[in-house]
Amino acid sequence: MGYDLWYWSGIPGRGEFVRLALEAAGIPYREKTGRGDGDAALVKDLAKSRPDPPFAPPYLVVEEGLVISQTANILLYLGEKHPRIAPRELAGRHWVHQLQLTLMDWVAESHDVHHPVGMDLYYEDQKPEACRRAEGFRSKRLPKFLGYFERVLAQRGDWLAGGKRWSYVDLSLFHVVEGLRFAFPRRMAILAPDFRRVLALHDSVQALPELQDYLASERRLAFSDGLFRHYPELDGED
Ligand SMILES: N[C@@H](CCC(=O)N[C@@H](CS)C(=O)NCC(=O)O)C(=O)O
Repeated sequence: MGYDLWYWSGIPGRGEFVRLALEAAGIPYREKTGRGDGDAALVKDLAKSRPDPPFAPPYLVVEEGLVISQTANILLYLGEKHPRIAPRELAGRHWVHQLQLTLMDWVAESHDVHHPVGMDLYYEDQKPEACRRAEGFRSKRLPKFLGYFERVLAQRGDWLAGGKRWSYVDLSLFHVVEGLRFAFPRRMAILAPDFRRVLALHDSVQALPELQDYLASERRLAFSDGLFRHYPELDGED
């Protein structure tokens, strides 16, 4: 029956990094929330007593007694099990894992722009701090992360692992670019000419034949109030 994927319903969130890999590789999985049992079921499942409890979603139930959490760790596991989505040799596997961890750092920073003070507070209660945080994110951190991936692609070619085929981390970079374009459309448009390789990778992933069904389907959720959020006051040209 394949894997059970647990994540919050209604938002792509970190679950999307896992979903994209499963979908592009044609790996069977069951979505346990949103289109399935709902968030209440997730809360209940998280509270379940098990030897390897996840701290937070996303997590993948592989079988009874084998639950994998932490997005980059899930992808590392999938890459081991499904050879088409990650390099085969040890150095290559750790290279894409390292890039995935860097992407997850970037994602966490993107989230903290709209929640710089506390995850348990509303955005409206931390708006001045968010505006301040957004300035530094737009002017320094966005170009720094984009520049890093641009440099990697300049050395490796079309895909982050090198070679002629995508790996799961290319799918994740695609999704980060999508999220950032949603959250910071003005800034991303200004930066675009300096990051042509990253944007070319984004377009290549978007055009992958193995992703077309998924990208056009209702399974692909729109951005809203998840990790990547669009608040016009947090965006800007510089
Ligand atoms: N480092 C973890 C972060 C997991 C995480 O923060 N999950 C969010 C949803 S995207 C969550 O539900 N967090 C609950 C919490 O931190 O209390 C990963 O990459 O999977």
